[in-house]
Amino acid sequence: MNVLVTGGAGFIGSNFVRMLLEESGDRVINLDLLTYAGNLINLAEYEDDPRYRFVRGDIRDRDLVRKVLADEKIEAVVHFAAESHVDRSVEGPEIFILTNVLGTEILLEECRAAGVNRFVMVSTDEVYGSLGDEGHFVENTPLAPNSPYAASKASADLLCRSFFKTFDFPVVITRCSNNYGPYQFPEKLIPLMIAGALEDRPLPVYGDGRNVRDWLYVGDHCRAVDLVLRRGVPGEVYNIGGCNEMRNLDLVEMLVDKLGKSRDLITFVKDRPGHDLRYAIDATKIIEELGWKPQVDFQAGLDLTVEWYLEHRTWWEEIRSGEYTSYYEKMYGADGRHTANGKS
Ligand code: NAD
Ligand code: TDX
Repeated sequence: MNVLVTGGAGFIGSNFVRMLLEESGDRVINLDLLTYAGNLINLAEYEDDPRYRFVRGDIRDRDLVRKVLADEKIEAVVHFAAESHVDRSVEGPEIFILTNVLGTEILLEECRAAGVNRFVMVSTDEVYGSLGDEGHFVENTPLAPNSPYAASKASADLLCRSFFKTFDFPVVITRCSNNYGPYQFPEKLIPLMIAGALEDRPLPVYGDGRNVRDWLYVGDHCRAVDLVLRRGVPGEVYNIGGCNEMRNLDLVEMLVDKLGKSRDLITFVKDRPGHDLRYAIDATKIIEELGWKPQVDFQAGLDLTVEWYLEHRTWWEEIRSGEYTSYYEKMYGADGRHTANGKS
């Protein structure tokens, strides 16, 4: 099968492209703009693989999308490309609308016109909003996004639904919980804490650290997306979760301990505006209907991840010395949004 992966130079996308090239016979075209979050080094070992082609470009570039779909006789699309960081969406929502909403709409239109016969939309659990202390998100939980990022993903998710309902275009939607693992950009909690601890920097925990996330190893997520690509029912939504809830503070303490660093590095800082309290996914549908289940338990997954960041220090040090430095200073520097406010 000829598969177009959008955003394949990012964290989850590059793990997914690697899995396809290693474990399937598919031809893979990776369309990625290489924003701050995209890094070609992530897939450098496949540059000369005849089953792989990288195209640098924007999902909003209609002519380019049309040409790639036709030239490569694309049969299926897995759509990861997005602006993906909540904090950045608080600082500047516009690019989230342009990329996540308009980009998805253009891609949908062109894929429909080209007769693509499978379109997997990688959405997120954040479209459901926040849970209190009890309960889980199921596929028909009402959408109630709270951040500009989540609202842009919910819009894209609903546009996909509309293309199925209105045009019978074969879209399948996945909504997954927080991923972690190799190649995650060090603005997200786990790699930010690993890199920060290794550099003996203060580790910024938002608010009181009691927010809960449901952590999913990226390899398990990629296997779920692959199942949905091959066996998901058009028009359906599949939740994907790690069945693995952790409070942020407990997680950060665990990482600091694993790295043999002092817990005194942990610094409570100003909370994220609109910070969702808790995410937890009920993944019964994909488990029962498609036979998926997470294989990597959290301790093993964290060990793999810590090991990867220890072995790939140049990868994240180079990122942290580039554009990311000015973002980090803006967010966490003396007058930044998340400036330390003392331990709470
Ligand atoms: P990421 O930020 O690491 O990667 C995004 C990729 O998209 C980058 O390579 C970037 O260059 C590319 N991109 C951005 N704008 C583009 C454009 N206009 N045209 C083409 N490419 C563009 O993101 P990620 O963490 O790998 O997330 C991938 C997808 O999964 C996103 O859609 C995200 O919303 C979703 N998701 C992520 C998580 C998570 O925990 N990371 C959880 C749920 C859902
Ligand atoms: O410095 C930090 N300190 C901190 O306490 C950062 C960056 C985060 N946090 C908290 C906020 C969240 O409660 O950690 C938790 C996880 O934060 P992120 O890594 O930013 O992830 P989150 O906001 O939960 O969103 C992620 O999961 C859903 C992905 O970034 C999204 O793309 C995905 O849709």
